[in-house]
Amino acid sequence: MLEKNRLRIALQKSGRLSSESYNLLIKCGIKINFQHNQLIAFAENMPIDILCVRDDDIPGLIVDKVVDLGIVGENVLEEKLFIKDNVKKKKFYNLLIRLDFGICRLSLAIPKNSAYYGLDSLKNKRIASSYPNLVTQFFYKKSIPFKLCILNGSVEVAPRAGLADVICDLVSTGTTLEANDLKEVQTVFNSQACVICRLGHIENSKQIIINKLMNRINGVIKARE
Ligand code: PRT
Ligand code: ZN
Repeated sequence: MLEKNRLRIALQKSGRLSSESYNLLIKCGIKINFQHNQLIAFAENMPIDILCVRDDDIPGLIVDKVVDLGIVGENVLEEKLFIKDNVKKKKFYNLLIRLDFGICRLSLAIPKNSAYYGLDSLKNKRIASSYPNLVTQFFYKKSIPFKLCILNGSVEVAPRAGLADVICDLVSTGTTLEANDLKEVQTVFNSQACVICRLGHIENSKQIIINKLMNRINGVIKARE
């Protein structure tokens, strides 16, 4: 059972950010006994509870103030908390620190044999992506019309399957693009994992733990540099 006076941190349950997120907390001296498939884990030596969830759920848990801190990729934050036609960006969270993992870029890629002479060559093309908001914002700012094909997986096969002309997907090493005969033509968004904190009043006792944790995270990152 979750207690109100314990700091709640949301981490990705199982995925690319999971082990580095858990290891970071462990390196910060938090003793946690993680069990496979467990939603909540309790720290033994600090008043901290860990919620293990899908990364897509972390922005919402922070906005709804269900958890105090979260570790998530900036790509997910920007996509999930995007408000259409937002002139002044509404603040949904405080970004406490960018971490040294989960580094990737959301990029546009086209079949290797397609001609590319700048973004104008993508005009009116169909773009497959799991990031419709970030893609739309990017092309809207450039005043380039395009068509969407929203896919939440296997985006890289969309051109070969005839579903789209272009993809907009996360890239880290470039191996997936290479394996699918695609070439990266433009970065849309640079991302890395970060620690975010919910807005609103935070009790003094919790704030002290947050400050302690941030100092330790800073120390862990500096030691790795
Ligand atoms: O189940 P859940 O919803 O929690 O996880 P998920 O499947 O949505 O996300 P997951 O675990 O794949 O990724 C979590 C986060 O890791 C992303 O939101 C990014 O912030 C970060 N990240 C860093 C990446 C990559 N690098 C990455 N390379 N996420 C995905 N990829 C994929 C990409 O989509 C493509 O399929 O890896 C492939 C490309 O990699 P390269 O190395 O071949 O270029
Ligand atoms: Zn996800």
